[in-house]
Amino acid sequence: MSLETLHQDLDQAEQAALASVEQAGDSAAMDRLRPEVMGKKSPIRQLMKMLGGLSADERPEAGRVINEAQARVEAAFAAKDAAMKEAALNQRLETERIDVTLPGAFPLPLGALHPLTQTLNEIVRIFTAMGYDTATGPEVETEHYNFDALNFAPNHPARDSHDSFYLPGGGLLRTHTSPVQIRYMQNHKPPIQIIAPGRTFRVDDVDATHSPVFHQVEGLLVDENVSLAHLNGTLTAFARAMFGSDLATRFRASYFPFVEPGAEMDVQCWECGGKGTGCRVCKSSGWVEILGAGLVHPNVLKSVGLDPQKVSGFAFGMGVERIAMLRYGISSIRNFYENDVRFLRQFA
Ligand code: FA5
Repeated sequence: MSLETLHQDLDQAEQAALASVEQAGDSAAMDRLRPEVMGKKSPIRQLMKMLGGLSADERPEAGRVINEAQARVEAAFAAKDAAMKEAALNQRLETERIDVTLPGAFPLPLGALHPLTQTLNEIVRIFTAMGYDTATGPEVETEHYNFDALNFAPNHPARDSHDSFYLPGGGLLRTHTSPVQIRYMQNHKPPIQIIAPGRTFRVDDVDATHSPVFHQVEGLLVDENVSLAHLNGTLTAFARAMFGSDLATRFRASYFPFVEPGAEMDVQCWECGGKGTGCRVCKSSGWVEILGAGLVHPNVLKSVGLDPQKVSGFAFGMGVERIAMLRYGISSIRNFYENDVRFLRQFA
């Protein structure tokens, strides 16, 4: 074999390969061609075997021209491949063109705030208009903030694990929003006027008006000469703004360790209109309790370093679920947590 013959064979092989690339009409043909022109056994690479028949002087030159020819074929193949892919893409874009000016196929359903959120927002709005700031506190509390600082006796039944969810390590899920009173008073001086909305937890069996997870809004006002009349006026104003002036409300004396005196506010039962007979919402009493309240106990004021001779205050804690039930005439608290869109849609 001479260098000249090699040149001829190489030229032929290159022309043949370039022609096949040129002729390949679609991507399937390119795929078939790929091993033939690009692979280790391509006719051009096969020519390397002939190097043995050349003299040592001729070999480097021969190797170089073979590699160059192979590179030209590979470049031609790659260029054609890229051009075909681009053409295919352009064709797809053309046929799959989207007319963005067409009207949508169907209206997207709009979400809405949950009725509990709507009720909470309304409560916050009413108190904000009366000059209250909003404060928050943790849902995982210590016994100190949930009970001790609020003047609960060491053996108070609320501390029992039958009533409160305790966590490994000693914390508990707060049973009311009242701990926020303490946390706030530790960091702020009177005059204080806050509400504290949030989630609360109790080991309560589910019935028409009880759920183990529910929401409260705490209220706290501390200043000079705060009296029961201020509390009464504030809660009556709230009830009027929330429910209108037709709804009957009443205060009953009640006991909470962190207030003195203590009271509960009831509203006329929305389910039976106050008649009571056989009603499961008010348990036949004609009234449903919506909040606890009272004047802040002197021991609580002292526990946060305030002088009960100089300042006094009132506090209240209302159940958001009960208020939402009343507002919308809902007869079971379960409705709020079942996420049934047929129920929720009514509040959109
Ligand atoms: C308290 O939680 C007191 N911290 C309220 C308070 C605050 C009194 C400040 C004095 C001063 P009570 O346990 O009554 O009180 O709960 C308050 C309200 O939370 C109830 O009136 C009721 O509306 C709601 N509530 C209580 N338990 C549940 C429950 N399991 N499910 C739904 N709502 C509940």
